[in-house]
Formats: sequence, structure tokens, C-alpha cells
Amino acid sequence: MDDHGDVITAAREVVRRGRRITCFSGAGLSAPSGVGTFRDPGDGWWSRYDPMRLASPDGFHEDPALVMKWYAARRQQMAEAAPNAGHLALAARPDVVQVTQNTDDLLDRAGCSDIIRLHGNITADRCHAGCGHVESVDMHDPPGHRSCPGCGQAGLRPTVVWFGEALPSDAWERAEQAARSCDVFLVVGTSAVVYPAAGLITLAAHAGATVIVVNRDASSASDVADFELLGSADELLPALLEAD
Ligand code: BV8
Repeated sequence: MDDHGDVITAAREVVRRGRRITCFSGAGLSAPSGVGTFRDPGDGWWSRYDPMRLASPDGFHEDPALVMKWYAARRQQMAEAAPNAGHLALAARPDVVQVTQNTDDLLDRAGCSDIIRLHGNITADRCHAGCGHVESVDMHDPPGHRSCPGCGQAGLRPTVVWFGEALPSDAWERAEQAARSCDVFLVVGTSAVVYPAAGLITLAAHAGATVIVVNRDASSASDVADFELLGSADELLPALLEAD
């Protein structure tokens, strides 16, 4: 068997023996479903726009219509997407704790439950002034920029975490616990450059977990990986997780 096959076999054995497995996922998990990633050159969303402009309060203040247009395009793309074999392989393992940076609903639609969402979810909008108004959006026909119908003081923006915004404290506490207490930490489809989320990888490693990275390319998680499987998540996750 070639080296790649040997690594998969060894990683499969680690997963098979694993008693507490946490999966930490990023945009690469959804990429095979046709959902754009953030940093892939060429077709990555941010290759066309300045991320700190679009996914930040300052960017929204400066040009809310552009930000909501970007989210509308992403929402339509997600609405047309279906969960891929990677999502389904994870959904078939309800014993695996799901911690995701992704804001799409593909893990939910695959059948995962109790997902720990570090960066929120894109399927709803809320008042940017924090009056409490929240409304779900039609992902097939997403809205553009509009004022909050609750207070009229600010625009509505997606219920996601932007740069410079704090992560939801309950999600963060649960994610830290899931990283500290697992014996296998599976890292799937992330460049591992956004903090504090990416810090979970070293947290898990320092707590004694075996780190298995599944990614198309080398990433900032490569140095921490005990096993690095380079390839597509929709092919590697079924090979890694499915029972013999
Ligand atoms: C915080 C919005 C503190 C949601 C996102 C200056 C000012 C303020 C903060 C900072 C600053 N400088 C640094 C920071 C910290 C900052 C940060 O980390 N910046 C980095 C970029 C340097 N972090 C923050 O601001 C965080 N908040 O620190 O708050 C605070 C505390 C208290 C009070 C107030 C404030 C907030 C971080 C969240 C930012 N929001 N997006 C949305 O629109 O979705 S981040 C964005 O990147 C996405 O949400 C995504 O989740 C995240 C990570 O990206 P990835 O998922 O890794 O995707 P990427 O494209 O990068 O990589 C894809 C990978 O998949 C690649 O490696 C590729 O090879 C691989 N791949 C591709 N195809 C496949 C594949 N793998 C397998 N199979 C395939 N088929």
C-alpha cells in the first residue's frame, strides 16, 4: 500500500480505538458541496473582496448594501448546495462532537445535531444595534440591506460572528471542553488561521489528544498533526469514519 494508504489505515485505527472524538471543521468540509471557501486563491470568496471589509462591523457601517449583497450571494449558493459524503459520514457518527467554524446548515441537513457553532449561522438576520430583533431569511431568495423593523435604529445583519466580534460564550466554553476532553481531535477543511477558533487545535494536542488533519492542502494545522490526510473531505471522511 502507498504511504497515503498507510496513513489512512493508521488513522482509521486511531479513530476505531477512539473513545471521545471531537471534529473541528471549516469551509473545506462544505467545498465539495459547491460552497465557496474563504481563502482558496481564485474561487475563494475573499479573493474578490477584502474580508476585513465584508465580515466586520466597520465594513457593515461603511457599506451595508455591499455586505448584504455578499451574504445574499453566499446564501443562494448554500441553498443550492446539498450535504456531501463528508457531512453524511459525520452525521452517521453521533458519538463525534461537532465543533464548526462554518455558518452554513449542511451539517444540520446531513442529520448532525447539537452542533457547536463558533461563528454563528447564516440562516438568520438580527438587529445590528442589538435590540433583540431576529428573523430567519429565505436562503433561496435572501434579502438585501434593510432597517431593523424592531427599533429602526440600525440595519439587519446575519447572525454570524464578524472580525472583531466576540464568539458566543456558551459555544466557546463547550468547544474548549470538547477539545480538552477528547482523545481524538479531527481537524477537517480549515486553514486554521482564524482565532480563537484555531487555538482549539493546540489546546486539544496539549491536553493529550491525537490530532488527525483532513485537508486538501497543507495548513497551519499541519505542524500540530499526528496524522495528516491530504485530499478531499468528501472522500477521506467516509474512509476514516465508516465501520469495517
Ligand atoms: C475575536 C464571518 C475578540 C462569518 C469569520 C484585528 C481586530 C480584531 C480581531 C483581530 C484582529 N487581528 C486578529 C484578530 C483576531 C481575528 C483573527 O483571527 N484574524 C485572523 C484572520 C488573523 N479573530 C476575530 O476577530 C474573532 N473575534 O477575536 O474577538 C473579542 C473579544 C471580546 C470582545 C470583542 C472582541 C472572530 C473570528 C470570526 C471571524 N468571522 N467569518 C461568515 O461570514 O461566515 S471567519 C471566516 O474564516 C469564516 O467564518 C471561517 O469560519 C473562518 C475560517 O476559515 P476556514 O473555514 O479555515 O476557511 P479557509 O477558506 O480559510 O480554508 C479552507 C481550507 O479548506 C483550506 O485549507 C483548503 O485547503 C481546504 N479545502 C478546500 N477544499 C477542500 C478542503 N479540505 C478538504 N476537502 C476539500 N474538498
